[in-house]
Amino acid sequence: MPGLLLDTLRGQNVRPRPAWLMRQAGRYLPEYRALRAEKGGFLALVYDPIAAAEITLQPLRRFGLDGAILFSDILIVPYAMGQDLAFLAGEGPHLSPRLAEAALASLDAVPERLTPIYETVALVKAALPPGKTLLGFAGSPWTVATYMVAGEGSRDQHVTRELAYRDPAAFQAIIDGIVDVTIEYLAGQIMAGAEAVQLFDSWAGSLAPAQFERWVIAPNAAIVTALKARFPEVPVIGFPKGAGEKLAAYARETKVDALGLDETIDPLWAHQVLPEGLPVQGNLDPLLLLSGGAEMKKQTLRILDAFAERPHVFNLGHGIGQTTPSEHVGELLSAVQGWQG
Ligand code: 1CP
Repeated sequence: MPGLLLDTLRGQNVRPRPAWLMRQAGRYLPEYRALRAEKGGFLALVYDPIAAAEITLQPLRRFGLDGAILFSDILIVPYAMGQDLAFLAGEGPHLSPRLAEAALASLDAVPERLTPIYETVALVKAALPPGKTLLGFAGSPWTVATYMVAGEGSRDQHVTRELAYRDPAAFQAIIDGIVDVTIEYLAGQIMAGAEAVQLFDSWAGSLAPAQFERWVIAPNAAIVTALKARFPEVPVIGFPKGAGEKLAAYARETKVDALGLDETIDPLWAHQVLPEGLPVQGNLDPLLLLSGGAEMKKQTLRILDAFAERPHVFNLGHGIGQTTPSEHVGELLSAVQGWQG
């Protein structure tokens, strides 16, 4: 039974609108915090398929969401490529050795680090209620590379952007390596039961146009082409956060099945410039979900109205903040489900 979300990603303009929320599992939910405390940390949760499957399903038990997104992280790919990975309290992720100094060839790949993730996917798939869709995901090569090169998150990705200018051949090798592992990783998720996949490009917005073509569009196009050859029925959602006016070229050239929009994009503009019939996903400001109330509902309806004439998956423009009151999520989803446009 495909369901509203999968039908929309395949190009149908359905009512009511399907919805899921980026980072819908996580620290704003008390049941997540409880399980995380019990398992002792984020990576321990990810590598415990029973716990990770439970966390994937937690938000669906509470709210009328149409999709479950695999509970994992984009940095599992660098971990499988042989970097050490640690999530330090209050500091975010750390990868070592960082590729700003170490050569990619010095890493010893550990592909077994992907296997438990497939087990999580299979467990979620077996427990998923009918009509709900299981989404797999990976980071896009550019965004993953920014963490592999700098060894941590950074505000403007300058270490990686500089390496890409100074030594494009070395940086191309890093991107190509990530592309290959990502294709295998997403294929593994699909074979284990993922029904659609999303490519998260959180830092796509920091690149100059020619660099965006080379490091965002080209690698995402390669991933989409490879997945389509093997799994033509499985939709791929591209989410190039911050891409702005480059969105139309991204959609055309990568051939993603659906396009995720961040909250800086005006829905009326997006509807005008994007290819007719292309499904879109988004794009309520996560801060409106945090603040809630009448303004949240008003902006939600504005987004729904703007996309009435094309397939639309309702979502946020980025992940749910960890201090978001969970009641606001219920109110948001009632507004989406009540819209008949
Ligand atoms: O402390 C905790 O409990 C861990 C917080 C956390 C969570 C809940 C991290 C660490 N990752 C995740 C899960 C996660 N990450 C998911 C699960 C599914 C869901 O959406 O519910 C997904 C899809 C991601 C993707 C991810 N991880 C992205 C892309 C999307 C985005 O938010 O921009 C990025 C950039 C990461 C890296 C990462 N992992 C965790 C943190 C705190 C970060 C960001 C670090 C930074 O700011 O640079």
